[in-house]
Amino acid sequence: MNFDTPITIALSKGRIFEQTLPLLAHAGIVAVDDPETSRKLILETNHPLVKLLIIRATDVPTYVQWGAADLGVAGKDVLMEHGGDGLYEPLDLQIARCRLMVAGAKGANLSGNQLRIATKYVNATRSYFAGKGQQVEVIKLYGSMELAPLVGLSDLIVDLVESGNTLKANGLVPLEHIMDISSRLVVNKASWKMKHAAVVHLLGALREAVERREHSKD
Ligand code: PRT
Ligand code: MG
Repeated sequence: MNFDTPITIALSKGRIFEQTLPLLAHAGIVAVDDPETSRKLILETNHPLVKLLIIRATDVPTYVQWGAADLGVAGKDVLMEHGGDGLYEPLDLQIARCRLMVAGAKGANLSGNQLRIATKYVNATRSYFAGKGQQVEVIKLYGSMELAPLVGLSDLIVDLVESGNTLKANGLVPLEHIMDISSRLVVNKASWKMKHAAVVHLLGALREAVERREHSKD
């Protein structure tokens, strides 16, 4: 990888790190440490100028917005809640895919204006129900949304669904599909200008990696 500007990339541990790694490898960037075993929050790579920051998924847009990282990888769910200020979102990496869904008890009522919806995704939930012309009460939670309808905190939840096993284990079913979710490459707006050559170079390599992977699936 041929550039001479330091580049910092913000990633979260777990599925995003694991699924971004092969894409970065295509760009010639290989992490020296494994975040699952190392306690380091700044990981060196084989490229002396490229560092990886390991942070919470919901903090990635914040680090990139403020320029503490030049680039980052974040789920569309996280980006919608953050709002996307100070960021460009030039590439859908098509990783960490899932669906944002309305869920609840089987046969739960989905219409009406007094429904209470528990979710971590307050903005996405408000705009989805507003788009249907429905006024709902949104209750902000930070996790374990499945519990809310079981104990009468809410009528419905809005959460990410992958296999559906978490809903099923709690006696809930997916009721409405709001949108497909995948992770995006985000770029700090100042880095886009000031480190243009390096950013465009990396973006190109990542785009190629995504395209190759999609073709190899056919
Ligand atoms: O876990 P932590 O609290 O640290 O943070 P996080 O949950 O924000 O991070 P992480 O790494 O779990 O998720 C990062 C991103 O991965 C999210 O922002 C999504 O864009 C994406 N993603 C893809 C998912 C899932 N699939 C997913 N299944 N994020 C979360 N889940 C959870 C979901 O919330 C639910 O609790 O898994 C459960 C549902 O899975 P199934 O397979 O049982 O349906
Ligand atoms: Mg999680």
